[in-house]
Amino acid sequence: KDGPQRYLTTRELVKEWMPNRRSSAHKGDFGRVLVVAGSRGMTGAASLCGEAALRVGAGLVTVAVPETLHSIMEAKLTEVMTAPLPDSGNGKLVREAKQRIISLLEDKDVLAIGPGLSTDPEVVALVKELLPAVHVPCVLDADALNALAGDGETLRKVQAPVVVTPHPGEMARLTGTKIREIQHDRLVVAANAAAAWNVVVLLKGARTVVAAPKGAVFINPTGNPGMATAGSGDVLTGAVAALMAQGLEASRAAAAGAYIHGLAGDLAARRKGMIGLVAGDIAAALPEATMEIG
Ligand code: NPW
Ligand code: AMP
Ligand code: MG
Repeated sequence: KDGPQRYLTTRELVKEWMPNRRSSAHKGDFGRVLVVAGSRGMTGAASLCGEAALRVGAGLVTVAVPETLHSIMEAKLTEVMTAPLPDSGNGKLVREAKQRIISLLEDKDVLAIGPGLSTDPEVVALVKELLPAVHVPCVLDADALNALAGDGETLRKVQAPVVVTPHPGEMARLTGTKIREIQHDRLVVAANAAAAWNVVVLLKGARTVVAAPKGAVFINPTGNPGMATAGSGDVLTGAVAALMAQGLEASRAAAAGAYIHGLAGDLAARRKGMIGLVAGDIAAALPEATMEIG
């Protein structure tokens, strides 16, 4: 009856977990991330996620989007690479995208999937059919989680470490409960879900909690309500994926990702204020956050 083991994520812990860059390092040493994200009207979620992954140190990042949107993404992104995926002509993925994603993953270290994908039934089918075939560590967010509403069990089918990054609304959908019940006991809800699904659960919101499947829970002290703004979570997804690509174990990648993302939000809020803060400001402040950690 002791409940989960609780830790506060600290700057010292994050510093200890961060990878070193030896002088002879090359980009392949820092991992290759595949981001599957975006749909018509939500290309920003895909670009924010990909750019954040580079800003937290991933060596190479490819953002795969519905093919109708591919040339738009090429125009938006510079350092981030892009790849087209089969869509239905309306800028939403179809289930046939599965094979293409599997082949893109052949030379990747991490998959981040979900931001801005939409809740189209084809996207739901794609996510459910894809996950059991994935063999690389992954970060599941937003519409990848919505696809699993009431069906967290499907998470157990992924044959590699998984981090899920729900906000309270997504967590309520995943577990088939109410937001009020999630918020009432965030730590225990996250810990129980992590154990039940054998994944790392990063439950977002003020005082983000990260629960590992074996019982440890990290509480995040960084961040501010200025971060309650469109696209903020899409930046976090890229940050966590980048840390996994650099070899951090899943629960450390999640706790460090939340810490760095919150710190970037705090640094950005100092300059822009909490009212005018937008998600791109958080992404732009990620390098200063990692510098401050040292
Ligand atoms: P309420 O009702 O507002 O109080 P959705 P989304 C609740 C993409 N985006 N504490 C909230 O509560 C995303 O990636 C694209 C408590 C409501 O019920 C997704 O694919 C952007 N409650 C898609 O849009 C920028 C909380 O959750 C529900 C809570 C939809 O994602 C925007 C809302 O969540 C966006 O990132 C909290 N802390 N947080 C782009 N530029 O391309 C949330 N809730 O319905 O899942 O909508 O999060 O906007
Ligand atoms: P999303 O709803 O997916 O865009 O994610 C929102 C992001 O902003 C998450 O990382 C949240 O933890 C963070 N966030 C939102 N509101 C707050 C808040 N009041 N205090 C700290 N962080 C917040
Ligand atoms: Mg989100």
